[in-house]
Amino acid sequence: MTLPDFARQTYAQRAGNFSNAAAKQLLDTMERKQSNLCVSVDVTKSSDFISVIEAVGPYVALIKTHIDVLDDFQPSVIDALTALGEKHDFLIFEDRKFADIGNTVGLQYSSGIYKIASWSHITNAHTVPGPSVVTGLASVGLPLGRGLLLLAEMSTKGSLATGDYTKSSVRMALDHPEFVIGFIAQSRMDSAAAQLGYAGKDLLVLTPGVGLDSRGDGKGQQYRTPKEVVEESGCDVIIVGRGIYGDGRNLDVADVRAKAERYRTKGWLAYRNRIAP
Ligand code: 5BU
Repeated sequence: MTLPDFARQTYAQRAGNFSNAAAKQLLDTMERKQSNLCVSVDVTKSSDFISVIEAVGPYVALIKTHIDVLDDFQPSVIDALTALGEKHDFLIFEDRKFADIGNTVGLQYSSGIYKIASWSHITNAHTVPGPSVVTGLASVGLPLGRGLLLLAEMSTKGSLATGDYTKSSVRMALDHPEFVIGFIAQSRMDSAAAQLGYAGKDLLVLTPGVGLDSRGDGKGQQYRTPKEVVEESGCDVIIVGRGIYGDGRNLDVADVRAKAERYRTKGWLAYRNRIAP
């Protein structure tokens, strides 16, 4: 497969392609830490959540959360998460998948128990409501220097986010370049952007559904390797969850650390091979 020019640039070079603060910070962090790994920490106990993040912190550029799956959430978890982000030099991405009218998503982003906008550098949204989901979130997130990813594709079997839906999602991103920094997708979106007349606009691709030892979870999830995702499909960030901490029961912190190191090495090698084939 022929990859577009942005896929040949270094992460450091690409930081200059963005005006959004979160996108620049993420790319600079990736370059500095030599890591394109994002660990998705989907565990239900706050103590496990913090233990996993402590273990993987040195190897990641980004930590992805589903903060609403914590059984024992307290605001102090956010303080601990933020402190670990500063200690280990990573950004935070709450995988909230907003999907409502602009007014409601603005409230969901700023308020409630979680106050996501106050601590999460990056969040994401489904494009099914149309552009108002982006403008509603931007009214809260842009003044704080936050960035948004749009779900252009999903990793699940039978996903409806394909074809014209994906292309319309790309158009929505291109129409909001200050706030939308890229996509959750399985491949680069540059050719769709070029077809829409925006050949020169760089957008990030963060990709879930990454695993080295399994092709699926029996619940619809589909896994590809870092090589397939980064080197062959041109995606920028690998998002790995259970491939690193298993089913989350009986956590073995040393093993979690070793797995994070393994994914980081594979992800970075795939990137090096991509930029200098
Ligand atoms: P896993 O344990 O590596 O399968 O976890 C993947 C994570 O990425 C999980 O938090 C999902 O909610 C998230 N995800 C995904 O798997 N596929 C998608 O298309 C999107 C998000 Br969008």
